Amino acid sequence: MVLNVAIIGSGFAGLGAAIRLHEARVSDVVIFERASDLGGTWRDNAYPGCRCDVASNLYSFSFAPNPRWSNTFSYQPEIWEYLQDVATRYDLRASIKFNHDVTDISFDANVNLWTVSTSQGRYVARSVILATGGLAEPRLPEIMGVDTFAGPIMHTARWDSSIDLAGTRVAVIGTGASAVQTIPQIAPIVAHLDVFQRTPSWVLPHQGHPVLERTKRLFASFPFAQKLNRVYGYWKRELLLFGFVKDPSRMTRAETIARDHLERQVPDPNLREQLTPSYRLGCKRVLLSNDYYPALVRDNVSLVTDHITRIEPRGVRTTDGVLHECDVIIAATGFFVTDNPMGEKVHGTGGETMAEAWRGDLENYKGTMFPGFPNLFMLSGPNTSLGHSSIIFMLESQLNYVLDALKYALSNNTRIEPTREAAHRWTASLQEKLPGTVWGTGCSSWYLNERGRNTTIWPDFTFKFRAQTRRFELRDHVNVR
Ligand code: N01
Repeated sequence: MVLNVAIIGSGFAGLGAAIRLHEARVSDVVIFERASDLGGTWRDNAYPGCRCDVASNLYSFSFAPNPRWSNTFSYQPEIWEYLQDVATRYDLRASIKFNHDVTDISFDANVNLWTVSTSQGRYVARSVILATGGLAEPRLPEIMGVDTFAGPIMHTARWDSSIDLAGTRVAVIGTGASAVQTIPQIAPIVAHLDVFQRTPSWVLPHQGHPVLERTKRLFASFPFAQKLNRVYGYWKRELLLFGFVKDPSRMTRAETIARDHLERQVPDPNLREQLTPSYRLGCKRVLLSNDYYPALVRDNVSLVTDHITRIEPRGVRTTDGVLHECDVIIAATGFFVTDNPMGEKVHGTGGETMAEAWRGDLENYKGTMFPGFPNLFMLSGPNTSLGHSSIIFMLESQLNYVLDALKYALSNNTRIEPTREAAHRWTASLQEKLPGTVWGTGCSSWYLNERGRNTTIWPDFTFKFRAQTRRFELRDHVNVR
């Protein structure tokens, strides 16, 4: 059987795509999921303390509000439960092929079809939606000797709860979003914790709090009240863009708040200095936490700022020659974002992989389509991530475009791909804008690719992206019957 749409991944993006296709009455849609359960990054990131830093009323589908969020900023188990609930509500489970690890996706230009090879067989589809996300493949630190460590090394996104950390000596490598959430959770139970910081992060106070029972009842009885709350949260975040994009010097106000937060929570001036970033707030992801700094001032926690030279069987050696002995290493070292390994598996019309085309600076159209990859759509594609608001808003915008384009391609039995000119126009306009934003103020971050180009962030108001993805524009596409 030829599928109309093969969706790869069952996280927010894959489920959202399946729902929209179902509503548009597109049949023969299958979701391929490599794991035995759905949920994507919110299934995989089960480390203690994992939480979303965007308010739940905004970090959820607009068409599937959840009046039962227990916290204004939910923790991972509740977000995962939300996705399970959405899958049940929209009857999606039967469309998901679990334990189907996609190994290759190749286009056959003779028949205008994609072949999706999986660990459990091959499938043929008219179109493909890559919903594998930017934070899917954990990046272990490239440190000499990492294979020689005698104890377990676990990445935050592959948390092994069978490893009992109580009373052990633990090393955490990295001080990004995942680290600042998990460190306060494990610090009270371990014998000793060394936190290896390469670059300090800006940390702002967290505003999250439990949702009152009466608020939940209000949201359940009057969905409009929850919608208003969402709209309010949306616009509050859009205003932040004036600092992120229009005038990064405005970030000094937030930097003052962060410095005050640090001063209130860390009495030792030396430690404060080590924790103070030297780059503009916002250049790297801004972190929210009320318990990270208090964890660092505990007697059993040390911040190590000497760089790591190697990992040895008994621990982590730093440039000052000290061996920091430990029983377990936790790598909070992020993901393959700009070099997502999925790119190696997708072959376009010329046989070239998407990764190869990217290395040659493959340009994209609306963060969603690529010349040479017909009827293939990437959700959370290039320059669709955000530093200031909810990625779900961007996803739903992309889905408007994808649905419109797919309906055209399927009903006309045609293959479509953006013209090189249209892709160039789109990509160049973003690349012109990005250097003047806060992300271009000079720091290393996972937003930048190996050539230092920001291929991750959308540098404008999200409502502009919504307007530009509202509909499929045939004139920007090559259309082959
Ligand atoms: O990863 P990161 P993350 N030696 O890449 C350090 C989302 N997320 O998993 O800054 C020593 O931010 C690296 O140091 P440096 C969110 O979008 C969201 O924490 O490169 N250190 C850095 O400190 C987030 O931004 C939520 O100098 C090494 C850290 O490891 C994204 O996921 C929660 C090293 C990596 O930080 C990724 O966050 C969690 C080495 N060899 C995640 N290699 C929320 O919603 C790397 N580092 C809150």
